[in-house]
Amino acid sequence: MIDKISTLGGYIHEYQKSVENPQAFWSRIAESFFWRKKWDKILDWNFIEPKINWFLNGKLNITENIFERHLFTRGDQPAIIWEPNEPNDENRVLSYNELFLEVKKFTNVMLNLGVGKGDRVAIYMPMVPELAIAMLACARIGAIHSIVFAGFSANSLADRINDAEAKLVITSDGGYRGSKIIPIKDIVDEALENCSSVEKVVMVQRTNTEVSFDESRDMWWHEAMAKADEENKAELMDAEDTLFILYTSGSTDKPKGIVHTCGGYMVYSAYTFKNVFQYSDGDIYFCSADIGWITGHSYIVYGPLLNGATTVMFEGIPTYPDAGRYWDIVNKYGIAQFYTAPTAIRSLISMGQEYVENKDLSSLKVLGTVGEPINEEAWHWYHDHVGKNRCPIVDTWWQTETGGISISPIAGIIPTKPGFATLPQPGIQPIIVDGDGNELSGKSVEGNLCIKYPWPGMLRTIWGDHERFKKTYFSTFENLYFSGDGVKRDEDGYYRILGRVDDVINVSGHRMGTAEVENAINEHPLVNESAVVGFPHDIKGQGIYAFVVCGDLSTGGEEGIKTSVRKGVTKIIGPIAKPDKIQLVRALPKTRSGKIMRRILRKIAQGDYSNFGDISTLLDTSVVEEIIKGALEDV
Ligand code: 6R9
Repeated sequence: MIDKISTLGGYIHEYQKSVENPQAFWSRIAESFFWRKKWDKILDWNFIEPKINWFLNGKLNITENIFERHLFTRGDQPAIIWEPNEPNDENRVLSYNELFLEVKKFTNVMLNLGVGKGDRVAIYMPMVPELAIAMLACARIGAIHSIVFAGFSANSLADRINDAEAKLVITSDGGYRGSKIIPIKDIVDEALENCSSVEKVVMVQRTNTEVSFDESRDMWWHEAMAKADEENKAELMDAEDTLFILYTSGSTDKPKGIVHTCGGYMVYSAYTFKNVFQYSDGDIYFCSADIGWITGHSYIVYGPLLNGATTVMFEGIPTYPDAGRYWDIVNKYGIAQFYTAPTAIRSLISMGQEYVENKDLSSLKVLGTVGEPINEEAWHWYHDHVGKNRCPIVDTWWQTETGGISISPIAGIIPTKPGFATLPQPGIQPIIVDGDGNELSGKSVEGNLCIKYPWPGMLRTIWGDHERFKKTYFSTFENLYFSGDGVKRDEDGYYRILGRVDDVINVSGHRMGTAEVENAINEHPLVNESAVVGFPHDIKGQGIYAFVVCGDLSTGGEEGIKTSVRKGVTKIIGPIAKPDKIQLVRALPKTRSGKIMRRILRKIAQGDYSNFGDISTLLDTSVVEEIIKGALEDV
């Protein structure tokens, strides 16, 4: 078992060791796992090619570290507690033994379908236990899971399936989200019209809604499971074999398939879970994320289960049946650690205090946030009203790419400060550089957040595009991993994340590439071009502001066009990408060389109509004046 850091001195000591001799440090942590064959070498790396290999020639299966390793001691302990959308419906509690049985059965379903090691499996599902079962079954046979958040459109799903050339899709008939029923299978059917790699679809019955059924392709989960063999041996995986792909938005058009591998991801997600949340045996832990995002991968499924923890999986939304739902769940199960996003906190604040005030939250020990910077108001509300001034808040900075929490307090051990992710986790060596890549050392500095040494949980490549991997993360600053975030280190040496410095917008903790949204807008037949920027939004953190140039406004009028642009974006990407504000403009501010001056548009979107800096390269300054006028009148 992984030892927890238990004092501030202990953290400082561990951190120093991890920097002085990272290989010895990670080797010691990795020793606590079950390897079928130990590694020959800890690390082989350079950030030039780039090449990152951890635990070379080590052989393992991550699910043996979840199941076989824990069964003697905690076979009957709940592994997953599933809380359904409707609070009065029956929940499901799967012990380690029960979860293991389901996983083994589903591995046999997949093996019978001819899915095996290295094959890609797309999972498009609501938050039901079968989602976790499916991903663990993939890991057990060495199939690579690619989970697509079930809020994405058919078009986005198809792009991801095609990029990974998935052979199998696992889905459900529908999904419950609050008072809505999402037609999941219909979306899959639409996506699959354009996906030639997919041979089979396995469908969980959840909403019992009527769905189409293609006899040659589709099968029901429960029917396949009823016939499935219960025995299965885990596939022998190399530490550097791919465990999963997870797509995330970048500053250019197409989402990137982030690749994580078996050995390093296992060690890192488990180590950070145990330490950051200070998980103790018997604690019931609840992360409210969706498994379709990296937070759900690392901190609902892999991190907790690798530690033999009890993890709560919630199907619904925070405001259904009312805005007290999270607190009812905390009370119902006696949650010790609760992990959510600032956007959820802000939306609950806006609903009023009465939903949290009279709830018994005395079981809570640790609160966490992730996904975006947390504003001080939200931090204090969380601390005072949820944590009742007794629970440390871990503001955890990390990314799909980092695999696990990278800069964060360790609960109760590293003193917190509102708005600060505080200090790096052991093994993470942050460095702040200016625009030219010069290190800004010492305290009270601000610049680009990079990491200068590999850690086991880091991404290894972008699926099918190593060149893009190199360009995106290792070419901006030589020999450094560039996160894309701006950061400040204060006089105490604490890190405060300032947000993205690239063309990525963080909407409710979800990354959206501006180019991706622009391309979707530009699909509209009346749109000539568009530019998308972020702007401060009370609940979402950042909202999407689109400046749109239309050829002809006579059809449908301004409002009609705005509505159809929004519809188009929802259809192409999904509702999370829908612009909050659309301003129709005659032209975009461009330089003489034809580049859009986004800096100006960002200012206008923020409501700052001055301080544009140097605009001497602008082709036509009257465009800016017109846009300001329009912004003042229009939005
Ligand atoms: C885990 C996750 C990553 C981006 C990241 C940053 C922002 C995440 C944050 C935070 C400030 C925090 N971000 N955690 N910003 N404080 N505690 O969210 O992964 O979806 O890949 O997003 O989210 O901008 O670069 P992902």
